[in-house]
Order: sequence, then C-alpha cells, then structure tokens
Amino acid sequence: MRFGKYSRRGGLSALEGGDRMGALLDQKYEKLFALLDANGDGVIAEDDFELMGGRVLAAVGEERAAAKGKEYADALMTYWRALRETADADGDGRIDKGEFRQALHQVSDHFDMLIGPLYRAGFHLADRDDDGLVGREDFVAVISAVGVPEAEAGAAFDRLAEEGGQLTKDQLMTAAAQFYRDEDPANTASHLLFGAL
Ligand SMILES: [Ca+2]
Ligand SMILES: [Ca+2]
Repeated sequence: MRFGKYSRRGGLSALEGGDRMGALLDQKYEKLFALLDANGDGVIAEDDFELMGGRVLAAVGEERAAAKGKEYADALMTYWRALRETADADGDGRIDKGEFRQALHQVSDHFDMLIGPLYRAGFHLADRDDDGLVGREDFVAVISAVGVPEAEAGAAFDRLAEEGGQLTKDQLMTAAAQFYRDEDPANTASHLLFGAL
C-alpha cells in the first residue's frame, strides 16, 4: 500500500530467498508491536509511549526532568509522531498491527533521524556512569523495562557484547539499525535484540 514506492529489497542483492527476507522483518516488527503496545490493548497510541517511558525511567532511577530523562522522553515522542504521521490515516491516534507494520517499513528508511535517537537516549540512560559503556545489569534493566523477559534480555546482551565485556554505543546502534532494517539471517545478535522472535 503506502510503502509501495519504496523498493526495500532492491538493495539486498547479496542475499537470497526474497520471500523469507520480508518474513524476518515482519517477525521483528511483530515483536516490536507487542512491546510498544505497552498497555496490551491491541493498538499503539500515545499512552503506550508514556507508559513505556515511565517504566524505563523508573528502571534506571532517572527523573523525566533530568537531562537524560528528557532526551529519552523527547526521542520517544519523535518516534511516536513519526509512526502516527505515517500510519494513522484516519487521525484517531491509534495504530493497529497492520498499520504499524506498513508505517515501520517507511519510518525505518529514516532510521538515523526518527528511530536512532531513541536508542542513543536509551544507551545514555543505561550508561549511568557516563563512561560510554553499558554493563549487563543496566542493559537488562532497560530492556526488561521495555517488556522483554529478563532471561532473554540477558541473552541478548551476551550475544551483543563480548564475553564478560560491556556494550558500546556503536554496538548498540548497529544492532538497533539492523533490527529495523536488516534481513540477513546471519546477524542473529541484532535480530534477537529484544529476545526471541
Ligand atoms: Ca496500546
Ligand atoms: Ca557505563
């Protein structure tokens, strides 16, 4: 429908199995929908983003008015507005699963501007001592506040970071960008950023 003008598969000539590639993105978008529907009522709306923002800030003990809290809240609103403006044709402020999937294909084409800021802000929240690294415990705190079971969040960290190590912002941003846009089955750690699909 509306994303017909984007030829997402055109740039993936190195990969094979065209039908399966779309299926992987759809699986990931389905996962995101379930997480973003924070109140579980089957649609995504602004209240979900408020709820999720509150949970994440509480998990790391950050105030909404503090710099990192504000960065995160602002990034959440950027993300929400991009979805709403892309998906919500009838303007009722609610996005169902089908609308979400189509909108996310479009919004993901502008990852750096519309989605990236949320992950950078999330990283800054988790990096409590501002040394540019996030340890397992803080990663799990943030990702589980988003709705991922703790065991899956821990496994996601272990796949992304090196053994016994910490996560860098570049590692997280690469994983996030691949989660939204990448369909190479080899990039398992990125695809499982939010746990099992
Ligand atoms: Ca909802
Ligand atoms: Ca740190």
